[in-house]
Amino acid sequence: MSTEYRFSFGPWNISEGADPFGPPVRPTIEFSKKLASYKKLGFEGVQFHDDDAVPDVDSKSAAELERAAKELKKVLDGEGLVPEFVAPRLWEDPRGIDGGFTANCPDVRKWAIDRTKRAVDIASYLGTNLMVLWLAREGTYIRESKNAIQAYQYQIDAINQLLEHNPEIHLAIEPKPNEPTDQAYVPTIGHALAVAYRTVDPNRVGGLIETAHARLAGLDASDEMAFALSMDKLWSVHLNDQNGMKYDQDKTFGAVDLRSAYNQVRVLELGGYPQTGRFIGLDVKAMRTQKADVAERHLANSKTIFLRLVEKVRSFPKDVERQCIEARDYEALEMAVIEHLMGK
Ligand code: 3MF
Ligand code: MG
Repeated sequence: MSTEYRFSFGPWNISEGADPFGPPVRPTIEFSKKLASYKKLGFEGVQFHDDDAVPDVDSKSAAELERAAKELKKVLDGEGLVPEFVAPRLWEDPRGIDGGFTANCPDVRKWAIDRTKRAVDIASYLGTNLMVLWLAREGTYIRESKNAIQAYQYQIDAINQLLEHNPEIHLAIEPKPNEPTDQAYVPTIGHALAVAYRTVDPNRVGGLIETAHARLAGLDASDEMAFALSMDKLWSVHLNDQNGMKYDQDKTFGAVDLRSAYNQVRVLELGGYPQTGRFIGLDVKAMRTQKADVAERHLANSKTIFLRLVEKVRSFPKDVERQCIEARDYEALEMAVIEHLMGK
């Protein structure tokens, strides 16, 4: 059984670097150039938004959609790349301004489901059965604007329609507590999996955990992963780092909290994640003010830090761990972990 990890990222992880209060700092990079960077940076898997894969998803005919997705598949094959998942980017369409699946307007809810079915079709043309649902705008800025109880049922109804649309598709919900909305309806993996178990085919609904999102919810990312792993529901991860509870920073994995990063790697090792063949997604962004010439390094650096931490987890002295636990000497265990991380 493989103890090797496979790595992926999305084209959005090579970005312009603009923030809401400043100018763009890096030029836009064409999608084809980004694809060429994958192998160079040591990555095999590509994560797609539906419109990264096929521009203008809504306006294409079914035949055009199929042709465009199959052309991309050939490009991926040519580059030796594997599509990991497709995620519907509902949040950039003006119709989805108040959410898609949970919009008050029935026409918008229908649009959101139809658009997502198209994303499912793109996934199957590309040759992956995984869809990620980051429920970006499914929440509120003002609580009184929606019926939150009904919103959960709308989301379950939408997921059911997607499951029925394609018997192969698997949906991984990516929870996040806020941003862009003030409060999101599916803030944690506990919420996501509760929703999963209420759908028509719970076996085909799981989760993706992002480090920063767990931290924004005030939770420990490794425990969020453990919860999903304990139910065989951790179908991808978005590893990164986050400095406290503020905007979503998508920093280099381990750059803020190395101990937490170590514990995320530890739980992936304990859960046998590499043996599942699933990807380690690195949802990291270069610093917003970083100059363009080195603005891909955050990806390779995150992968290097991850692999160094795998070595650290595997080489931690198990006898020391056992003795400390038996003696309930947690001070000694803590010191052993810190010394191991510091390289003593
Ligand atoms: C938002 C995110 C996104 C999603 C991606 C897939 C930039 O906070 O983390 O990554 O993961 O859009 O839906
Ligand atoms: Mg993410």
